[in-house]
Amino acid sequence: MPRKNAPQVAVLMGSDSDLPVMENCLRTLAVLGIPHEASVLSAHRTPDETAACVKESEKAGVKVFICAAGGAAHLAGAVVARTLLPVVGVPLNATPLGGLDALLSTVQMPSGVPVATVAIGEMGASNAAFLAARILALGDRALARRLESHREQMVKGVLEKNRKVRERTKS
Ligand code: RP5
Repeated sequence: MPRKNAPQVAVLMGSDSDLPVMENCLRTLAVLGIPHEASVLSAHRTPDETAACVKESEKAGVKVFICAAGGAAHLAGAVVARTLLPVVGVPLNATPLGGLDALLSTVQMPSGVPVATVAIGEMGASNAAFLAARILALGDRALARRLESHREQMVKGVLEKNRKVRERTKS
């Protein structure tokens, strides 16, 4: 039985060198009020511990996994192979190939084992949190309202920028 305030999202990253970018994900989850936990685990360096984490997270009540990795990015695939919960993959720029290698190895999953792959780097890290939030909001009306209010703020922000730019460029 999941405890109160149990994590709803498990964020896994392949290395602590991924943390500065993944802070964007953790911050977004925190802003949206989504209980989460973050772990450094690698598909290649700690395969057994990664598999154990998936099972423990499921038992703890986690509903969505977010997996971030750079070089030879197989973490999301290794996780989705062991769970039926939704898995979001964040490709990171950690090699001389600029993250394109991580994008391709995260997104090109074989049929039957889907990874919802977001953009490379910071934008993807925060969008992974927003995507997890939308999934959780299907069964959480309070979270759906927080997402709605975030969207309203975003609209206001863009319209304010529009107003300023139009003002500044008026001839
Ligand atoms: C990947 O290799 C990690 O996710 C990281 O992006 C990259 C480099 O890891 P470190 O050598 O910095 O630990 O597995």
